[in-house]
Amino acid sequence: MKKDGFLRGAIISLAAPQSAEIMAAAGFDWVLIDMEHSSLSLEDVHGLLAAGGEKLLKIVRVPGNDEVWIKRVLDLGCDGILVPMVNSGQEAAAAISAALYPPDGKRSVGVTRAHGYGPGFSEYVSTANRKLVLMIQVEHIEAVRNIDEIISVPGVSAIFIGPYDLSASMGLVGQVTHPEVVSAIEKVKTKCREAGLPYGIFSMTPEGLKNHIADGCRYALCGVDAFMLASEAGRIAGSIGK
Ligand code: 3PY
Ligand code: MG
Repeated sequence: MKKDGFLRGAIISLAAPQSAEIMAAAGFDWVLIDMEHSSLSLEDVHGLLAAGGEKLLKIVRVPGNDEVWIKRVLDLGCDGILVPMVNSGQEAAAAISAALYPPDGKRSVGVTRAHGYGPGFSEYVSTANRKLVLMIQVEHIEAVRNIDEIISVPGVSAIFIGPYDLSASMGLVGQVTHPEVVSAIEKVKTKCREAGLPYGIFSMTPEGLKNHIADGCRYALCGVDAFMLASEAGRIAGSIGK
């Protein structure tokens, strides 16, 4: 991720390239195309990656920490990946290894959209290890306990905090402002700041991001496309004729 500045993002879960276009036009800097919590197929992700213009950074959240998913998603030509539920240094190292070409990792070599279907092959394989954004998601209390080993894995570009799964792992599902959840989040933030590693966080509202932005969060996700549509649709339908 950028070493300076702040990146505003949103989650895309709808299988419509228009969603990426709308997010770009709305002023978001990046989108998380979410294969973990949606019905998006690789074909849908392809369509989303081709939309929204080059300035919109497109990161794909793979369904899990799995080398097959990681290589197939990277071969589609995204700017990077977010690997969910990484709870140890060993798991982080496996994710990074799956995403990097040898000798740094063990990503398999194909000729795909990422390589311009062939003509861009040499350029892509010689720069991918350096250019790809490899984000690790810290969203379980086990990961918070193991944060030192996770952030010291070479190749991790940034940490992304998932408050909802974190709260669930602490027996406090959905209570993202509970003091124990907040304190776990603060621990991760402090460790990332000490290590000079960029970190980001998710919130359903801009208000929920204020403190994090004030104390050094580099990038955030605010909201989900389907939720934006659902809440605005509900508000409009409910106010007609009132
Ligand atoms: C979480 O809060 O668990 C998330 O994964 C947000 O993206
Ligand atoms: Mg999560």
